[in-house]
Amino acid sequence: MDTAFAKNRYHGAPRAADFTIDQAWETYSADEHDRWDRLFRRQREVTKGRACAAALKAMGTLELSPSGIPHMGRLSDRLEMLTGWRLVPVAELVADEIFFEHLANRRFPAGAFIRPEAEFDYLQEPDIFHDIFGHVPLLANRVFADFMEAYGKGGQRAMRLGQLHNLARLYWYTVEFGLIQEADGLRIYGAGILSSPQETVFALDDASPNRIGFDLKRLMRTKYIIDNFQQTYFVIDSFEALLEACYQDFGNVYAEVKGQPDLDAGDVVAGDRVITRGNLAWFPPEGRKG
Ligand code: HBI
Ligand code: FE
Repeated sequence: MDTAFAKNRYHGAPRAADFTIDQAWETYSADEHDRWDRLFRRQREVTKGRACAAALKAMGTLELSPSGIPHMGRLSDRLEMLTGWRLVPVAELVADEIFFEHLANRRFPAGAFIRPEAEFDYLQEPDIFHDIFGHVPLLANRVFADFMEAYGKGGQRAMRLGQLHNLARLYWYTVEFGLIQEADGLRIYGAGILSSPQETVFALDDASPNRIGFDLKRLMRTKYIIDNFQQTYFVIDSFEALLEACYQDFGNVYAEVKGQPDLDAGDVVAGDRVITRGNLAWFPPEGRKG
């Protein structure tokens, strides 16, 4: 399995039962700190006018900057003051039940490794830049922070109900790839977009993807592809609206979704609140199924 995890230097580090490790902040090399700075400067530029207001505000409040890889404990002390969330260092993707257990307790598992130079522009696994630049600012927003805890608790329940795939879609189309309607236009809150220079532009400007108003049941039926931009972005009106939509018994939601066929990633169906209908030009026909 030739991925960044197989190579990353935290792989195999001593870990606790909850899969957390020691970030060993003093072991980062000058090159790794410099790589963080270059990633940060580029993404700070690209996200101007594109990141949602909450993310831009939190960048300042949390003092995120191109001054080397953050110390997760010190960053967590600032974050915890705002919303009670902390970052916990991990070596790699952790099993869903471990992930949900952390989220349910306001702990965000963040990769301790930084991507190798060869994967500067894109990597599949979440490294420290994706997790901190992408996810941490939104964890400083009180409403979104509540949503993330609720998501963790929902995940634990979904596992018991065998409905994980539906809940994973909710995470994917909001936490990772969500857009929000603001007064000045569409803005980005999804971490997978915020941490990607190419997708930060594509998600808002390109004519290829659909942009559809958030609808929980519709979204839970929609497949996704992990190694390309999104064919459809779902747009929330506010974090309050997202939290409100998820404050319901998901048991009923799963029951309703269960009886309906899945949708392909690029589908547009009757009832969709279509904000922009994409031409899917970016996506090769054979790669559109999801
Ligand atoms: N583990 N470290 C880490 N980071 C993630 O984002 C993550 C994970 N495990 C599972 C997971 N995400 C997804 O399956 C979520 O949909 C639950
Ligand atoms: Fe992520």
